[in-house]
Amino acid sequence: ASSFDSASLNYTKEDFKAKIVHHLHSTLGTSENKATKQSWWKATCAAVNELVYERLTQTQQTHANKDTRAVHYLSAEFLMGRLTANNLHNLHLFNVCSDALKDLGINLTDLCEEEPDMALGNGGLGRLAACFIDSLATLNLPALGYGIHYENGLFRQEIHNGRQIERPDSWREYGNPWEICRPESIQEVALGGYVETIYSEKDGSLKKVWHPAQKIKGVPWDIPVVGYNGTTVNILRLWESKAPESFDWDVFNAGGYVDAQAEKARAETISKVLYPNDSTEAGKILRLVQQYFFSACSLKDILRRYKRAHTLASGKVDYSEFANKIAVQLNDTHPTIAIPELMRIFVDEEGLGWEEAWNICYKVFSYTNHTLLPEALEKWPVYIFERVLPRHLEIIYEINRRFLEGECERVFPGNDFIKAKLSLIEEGSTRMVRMGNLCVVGSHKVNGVAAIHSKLVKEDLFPEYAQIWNDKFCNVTNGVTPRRWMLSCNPELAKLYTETLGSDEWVTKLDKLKDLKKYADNADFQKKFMAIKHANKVKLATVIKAETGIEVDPNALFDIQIKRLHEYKRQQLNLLYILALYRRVLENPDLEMTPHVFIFGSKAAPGYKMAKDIIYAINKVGERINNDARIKGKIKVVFMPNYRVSLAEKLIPAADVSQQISTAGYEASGTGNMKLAMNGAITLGTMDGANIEIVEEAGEENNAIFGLSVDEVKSVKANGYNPWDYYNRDHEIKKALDWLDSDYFTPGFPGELAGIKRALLEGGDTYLALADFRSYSDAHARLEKMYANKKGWAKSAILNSITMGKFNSDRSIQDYVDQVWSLETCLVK
Ligand code: 26W
Repeated sequence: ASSFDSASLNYTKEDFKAKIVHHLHSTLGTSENKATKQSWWKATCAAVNELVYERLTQTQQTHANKDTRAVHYLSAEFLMGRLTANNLHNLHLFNVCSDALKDLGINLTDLCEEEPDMALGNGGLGRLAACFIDSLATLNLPALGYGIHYENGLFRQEIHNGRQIERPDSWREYGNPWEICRPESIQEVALGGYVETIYSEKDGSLKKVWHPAQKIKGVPWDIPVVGYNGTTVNILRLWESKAPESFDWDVFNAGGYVDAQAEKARAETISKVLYPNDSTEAGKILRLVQQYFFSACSLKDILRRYKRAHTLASGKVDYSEFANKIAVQLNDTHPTIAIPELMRIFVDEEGLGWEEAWNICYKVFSYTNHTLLPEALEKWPVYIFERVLPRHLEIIYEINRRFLEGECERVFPGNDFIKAKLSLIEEGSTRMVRMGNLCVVGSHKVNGVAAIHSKLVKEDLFPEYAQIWNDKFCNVTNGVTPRRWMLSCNPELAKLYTETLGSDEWVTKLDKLKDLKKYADNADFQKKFMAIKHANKVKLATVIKAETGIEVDPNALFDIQIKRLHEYKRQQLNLLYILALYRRVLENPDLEMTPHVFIFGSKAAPGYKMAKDIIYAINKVGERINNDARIKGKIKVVFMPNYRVSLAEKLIPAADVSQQISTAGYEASGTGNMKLAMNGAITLGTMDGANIEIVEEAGEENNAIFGLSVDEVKSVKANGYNPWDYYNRDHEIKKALDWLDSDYFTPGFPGELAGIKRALLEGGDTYLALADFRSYSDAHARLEKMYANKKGWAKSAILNSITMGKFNSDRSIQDYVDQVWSLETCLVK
């Protein structure tokens, strides 16, 4: 505890004030009477950074001196959100900083609002990476995050007349105090060109030489990752693409100034923008180039560090320790190209034999799968590979040949059908490289992200691979960091837990909250718990009013669905229920019901027409309902624009109900489900992804579970699902869908919402929304009954919150350490 005594750190209130004022003057070049909020925010960050950098240096030196084994988390996305409050909490400086600023007439919570979100990710996968690096640092594990320094993160969403408009997100336009440029660690990577085969007269061998057409410079930007309670500060290293210094002077000298500028712009395009798709592979060349760019820069960085410690007196590098020192985790298939890249470096540049190289290579890599959706499984046309990465294509062919003739032939002798299925190359009119297959062959471990998902990865996605390598497949259930998702976003609840337990140990050992079970029935504790929930709802009501103009009653039930928009996540099912409920109230104005606020937050991929149509429908239906005096405010529908991490932090603590209603078998895990449950929301959900494990912990009786199971979904589909049967037999479904055909919600424009009805009927309702509707409606009815019993509700909400220990991302990371990485903790100082 002593190292966290803010006084012993020279971070008493007075010290902090002095530091902030100092940085206001000397770093920001302004003064107390002129400073804007933004300057105050940056000065505060600079004051915090004094400590962060000290620990960063300590950590790096300790890791280097001990030559520790480290994990390298390669991810195309890190959805970090804001860092100020999080870093202050992790350093135990939040309160002292808040007090210092108060003396200076500034409110810390206000200041935190100055920080733009670092939205370098789409959704679940990117946010998981952010939670994982927090946990890695907290557990004092040597780790580096590697990704792309996108100039523009995920688009900012505006809603114009109910429709989504995408605007650029320039998160660092006015500077970001948490990133440090490291020009001393610049890397260069190559692209395109051709491969020359050189025949050696001496030993008859063939040597391959890649003559690339282009070089790109990777400039690293480091974001310190501050662990909670510990002294470890790890690094998230993000690569920015630049044209190399040396580039194209010839063109320049020949007077090709403008051409040279264009060339430079092309190089800088690579890290310009994050692709906003989170489930359909667009097949764009630039995306493959992005993937190669950051994977290759990261491997070069890893090798540079390895060589520093393992170069022999002779000048030769000893690679025998490589797999003992280096673990590389592939966050989905996006960084797969790192596998052939490492083989290329070993074989072409470092002179290792193929087998020697391969023996190191597969031990280094492990792969996490995050989705089973066929349209999300990455495949790249061979012709694109030939153009962009010709040498890598050859290496992939060689990995494939050895696999098919080796392990595959051994287990499936002469079985050409299975060989065609397992091949890294898909044959057809356009031959494709299958990145998932390459990951499985090139990794020593493959994991899914929740128990049910891992089972499906093994049994449905890669069954034949599992016959070859049964032990390769494992499960690591996802988790979220309780630092951001409880301590920081719900400080009053955190305080209640700490005071009641007499300790804040739960912030790292989340299982400790189970000791509060005896209070779940305690009237006084329930009162306090529900008062906090109510206060959070009052706050959110203010935000809703400010953002949308809609007035909501904090006494109503707050029912929240926040996640990317996708048909498998079934926001349209939520909407259908709202339509049915609205009709019930219109038909029976005296209907006894708890006022119900349906809140959505969601971005649609810009090219995903149906997803955008669903956003439009939610907004139009909401407009009509919210302004219909006949229903006396019993239903409100709110679509919160620009859903992002910082908005999630305001929504989650205020939720009564958490909607997790994906078609069973489609949501790999979900992580929002965990955050909402931790903060005392009751899950209205299907038996899918981590929902299954959440209710296993919290008790099915404390949640509202409905719908077809994974097996039932399979059999309904196998038996020929016909959505028309449900439409014809269920009056409420028919009425709701027909309503979408009219102009009731879009006066003067009939049929604007009809596309949703069409997808659910003519389109075949791929995600079985109609099949689950009745069961969903019944679950809503059960929730209503639960909510009417205040004590019962409080008890269930508390039990959900305090039984989520398993979903601490520290536990997930410990599982990776035990099953995949075999890392050791390294205490700093
Ligand atoms: C190629 C386009 C693309 C881009 C991103 C396809 C797929 C992705 C991601 C894998 C999508 C994603 O974020 N998946 C989510 O990962 C979370 C973390 O494991 C899970 O909790 C979610 O269930 C899963 O949808």
